[in-house]
Amino acid sequence: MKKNLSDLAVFGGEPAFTDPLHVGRPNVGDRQNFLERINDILDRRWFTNHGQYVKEFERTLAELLGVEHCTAVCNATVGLEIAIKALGMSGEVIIPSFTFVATAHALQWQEITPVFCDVDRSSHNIDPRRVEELITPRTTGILGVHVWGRPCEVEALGDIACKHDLKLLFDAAHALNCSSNGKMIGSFGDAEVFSFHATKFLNTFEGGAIATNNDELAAQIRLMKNFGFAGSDNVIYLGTNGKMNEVSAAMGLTSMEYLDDIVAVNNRNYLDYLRVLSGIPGIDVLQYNEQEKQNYQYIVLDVDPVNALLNRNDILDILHAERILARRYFYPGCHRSEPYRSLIPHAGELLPETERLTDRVMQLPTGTAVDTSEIEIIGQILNLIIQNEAEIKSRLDNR
Ligand code: T4K
Repeated sequence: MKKNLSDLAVFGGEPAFTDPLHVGRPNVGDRQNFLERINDILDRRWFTNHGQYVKEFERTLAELLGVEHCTAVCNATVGLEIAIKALGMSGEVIIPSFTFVATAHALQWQEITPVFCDVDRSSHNIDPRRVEELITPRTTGILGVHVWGRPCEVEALGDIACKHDLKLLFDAAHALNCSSNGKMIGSFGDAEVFSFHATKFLNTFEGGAIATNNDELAAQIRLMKNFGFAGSDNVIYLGTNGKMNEVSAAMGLTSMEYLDDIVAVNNRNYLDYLRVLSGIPGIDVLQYNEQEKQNYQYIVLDVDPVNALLNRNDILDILHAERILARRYFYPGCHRSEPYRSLIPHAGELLPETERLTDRVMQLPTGTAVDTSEIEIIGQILNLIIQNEAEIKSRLDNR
């Protein structure tokens, strides 16, 4: 328990935690079940190329999402690249800048220009009211991101896409097991792409999946992720290697058996954070809509200290000294990262909400590696910081 400012590690006290608390610590399902699957893979000597576990993982995913087709891929970035190509996007595609840089890179990698659209202040998602003004004769699509697993305004974006004859793709990297108006994310737009990276609440070490209800598109995606092979010795398409391997699929299936437990732990942590942080002025926990299905995998704070003496970055530094490794996704925003910063140096002028968020938002550790007692300590430290803003500021300035 830290009572005084001198107890804070940044002022010479002992760090609150011996082992760092990370954002994105992987969740591990039942180890025995996983190892049994690994032994089976080794016994059968079938390691990749659409093996039995990948097929089973794809079926399980499609069932969870309620979609016709789910294609497992080696990671979401390649999944996005494949979906973008399969949809025939070219020229310009409208995306938020408030996203992981992979969303923009997946376009730029194939020489498609990402056109950055501002986000909505409360949802953190692409603002449909700002999309239409960015459409030009070169625009071929919209790529929305369900940031923190909270759905984009899918209907409004669908209407705009329909009106202007644009493709609509969703980066659903954060959004497995989340719904929008009761319908699972996975079936919106032309396709949606999930990530199962180690840091995601359900992981396959590295991995992803493309979900769609379009038979033709799904067939094309399957060909593209396997070099364009339509059968032995028969390449009918330009393709790449986007396949998921069997070990990843085994991890995915094992995690899937454990999915409800992970969500329950994330939900418990979220409620604990709401409890310990409520009433701390200037710290708001981003809320999830309890009417929808959620995975609660991110604890997102909006930090705006009352006296504005300390900012988000100061608080992050104090937490890091305590070995609470909070993050500041998606600082500094795609438009302030290369190559976009050089290509479009004035992009920020049209992105005031994005720049506001990238300066204020931070994520706290959660998942199965974090428990209530640790969250209590994090809450107590944040409270101590905010209650003593002026004193901390003066001590930091005089160091
Ligand atoms: N679209 C969106 C909206 C995304 O957020 C992402 C990925 C993608 C697309 C692309 O998906 P993938 O191609 O990756 O499938 C991390 C992840 O690497 C990245 O997957 C994720 N989004 C992004 C939000 O976070 P970094 O740069 O923060 O990773 P890193 O290595 O700093 O790790 C984050 C934290 O997790 C650290 O505190 C350490 C901890 N960690 C990490 C790994 C890898 C562990 O405890 N164990 C581990 O094995 O990007």
